[in-house]
Amino acid sequence: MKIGKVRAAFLVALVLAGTAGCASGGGSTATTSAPAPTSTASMPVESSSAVASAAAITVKDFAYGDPITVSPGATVMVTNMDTAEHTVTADQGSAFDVEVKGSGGTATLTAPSKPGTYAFHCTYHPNMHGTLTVK
Ligand SMILES: [Cu+2]
Repeated sequence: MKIGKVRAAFLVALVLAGTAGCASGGGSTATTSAPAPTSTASMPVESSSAVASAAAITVKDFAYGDPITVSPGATVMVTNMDTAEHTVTADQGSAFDVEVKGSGGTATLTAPSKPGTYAFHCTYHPNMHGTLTVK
């Protein structure tokens, strides 16, 4: 029959096409995607001077709390829980002097690099006294 012949031819064509497709698709396609260069993320570099252990002064009820001892050059976090503003000011010289806003305000002071005992006070409230020991 005429129709049968056409069908057969069509099927053969399909098979041939399929084979051709397989042959061409099996080739080894070398993926030459180079790996992305690992970016050397520059880390924030701390100052090379000895990063001393963290210390903190919490000002509350117009008092500095217990005397604290820190390493030379240490960063001291000062937190002010009073509503009034305070300062942490070295009695002698200008070893340190920071202002700390009230109601949870914070400031950081850098401890002197020279070991010793540093008395400090509040500029606004001269009756406030504290002691910072560096060793
Ligand atoms: Cu004060």
